[in-house]
Amino acid sequence: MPERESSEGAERHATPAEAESDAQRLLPKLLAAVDPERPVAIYTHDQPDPDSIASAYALQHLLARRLEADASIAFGGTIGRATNRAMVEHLGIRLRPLSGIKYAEYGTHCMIDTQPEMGNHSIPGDLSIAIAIDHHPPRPGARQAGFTDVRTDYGATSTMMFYYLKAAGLDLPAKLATALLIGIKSDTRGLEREASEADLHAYLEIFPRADLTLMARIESPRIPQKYFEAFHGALEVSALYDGVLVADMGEVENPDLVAELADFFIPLEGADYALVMGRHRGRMYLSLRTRSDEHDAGATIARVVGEMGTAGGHGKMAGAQISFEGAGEGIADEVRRRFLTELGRDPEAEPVSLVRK
Ligand SMILES: [Mn+2]
Repeated sequence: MPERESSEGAERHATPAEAESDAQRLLPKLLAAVDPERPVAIYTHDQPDPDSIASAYALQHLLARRLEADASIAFGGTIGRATNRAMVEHLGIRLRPLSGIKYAEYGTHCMIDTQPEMGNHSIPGDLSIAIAIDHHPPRPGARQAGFTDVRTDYGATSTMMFYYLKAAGLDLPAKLATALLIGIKSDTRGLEREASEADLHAYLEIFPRADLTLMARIESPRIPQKYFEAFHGALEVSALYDGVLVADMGEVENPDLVAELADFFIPLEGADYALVMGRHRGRMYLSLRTRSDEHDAGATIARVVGEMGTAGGHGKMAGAQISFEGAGEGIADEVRRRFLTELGRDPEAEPVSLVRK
C-alpha cells in the first residue's frame, strides 16, 4: 500500500513556485473576464462538495474585493452530506438553488470545480460561460469558457483559488481560510491522495489562518437517523466480486449518499474497487473509488457508462449519471455487468455478500 500512495501523489506535479507564477499571470485575465457593473453568478457542480463550495466562496471574495462585484453562488441538486451542510451553515456561505436563478439577470457566468461540458452540473448548454476554473481533465474537443483555467496538476480547485487570492494580495478571513482548508483536505483525503506539492504548501500556509474549533465542528457534525438507515441498507445490498465491491442502493433520498458510501466502502480489506449506485428523480448516480493503479477510475467509469450517460473524475475517484425514463430497473444490472467485464471479472460469477443477513 504505501508505495502505491506515493506514486498516486506523483500524478499531480504542481509546485508552489508554479502555482504562484501561474496565478500572477492568470489573475489579470480572470478579472478582465468579469463585467463588474452587473451581478455575477458562480456555479458549483450539482451536489457540491467542500472543494467546490470553498472555491466558489473564494472566487466570490476575490471578485468582491478586487472589482466590488456583487457575486452570488448557485448550485444544482442538494447538499446532502452532513459535513457539507455544516460547512455552509457554520461558515455562513450563502448558496442559492439553481432553480431560482434567472440567468438573464447576471452579466458574468462562472463555473468552478467544473466546466461547461461536464455532466455533473445542470447549467443550460447554451449559456455563455465567461470563466471556468477547474482541476478535472477537460473532455476532448469540449467547448471552452471565455477564460478557462483548467490545471489538472492540482489536487483541489481550492488550492488554485488560494494562489489567486495570494496573487491579488488579499488577506484570508478566518472563515474563508477554514473553507479552503476543508476543501483541500476533502479533495485530497487529508493530503493522502492526488495531492501536489502546491496543495501541501497551500494547506500549510492557510492552516494558521483557519478557525480550527469551527473546522472540528464542521468535520464532526451530528448525523440524522436516516443516514444510519441508509448505511444499513447499503451494507445489506453490498456484494463482492473478486476484489470488486458493488452496491446498488435502489432509490436514494439524496444523491450525495452514493459518493459518501463509495468512500465508506473503499477501505475494505481485499477490495480494490467500490462502485455504488443509487437512483434519484429519474437519474442513476454512480460513484467509483479505486485503490489499484491498474484501472483509472475516471476512464473506467466513462467506458462503463458509454453512451448511456455522462461521466467524469480522477484516477482514484469518479462519478457518472444516467438519465432514464420509467423505473430504471434494468440499468443497475447493466452497469454492474459492464463494470465487472471492464475490470476483467466474470459478470456471471456468484457474488459474496459483505455482511451476514
Ligand atoms: Mn475538486
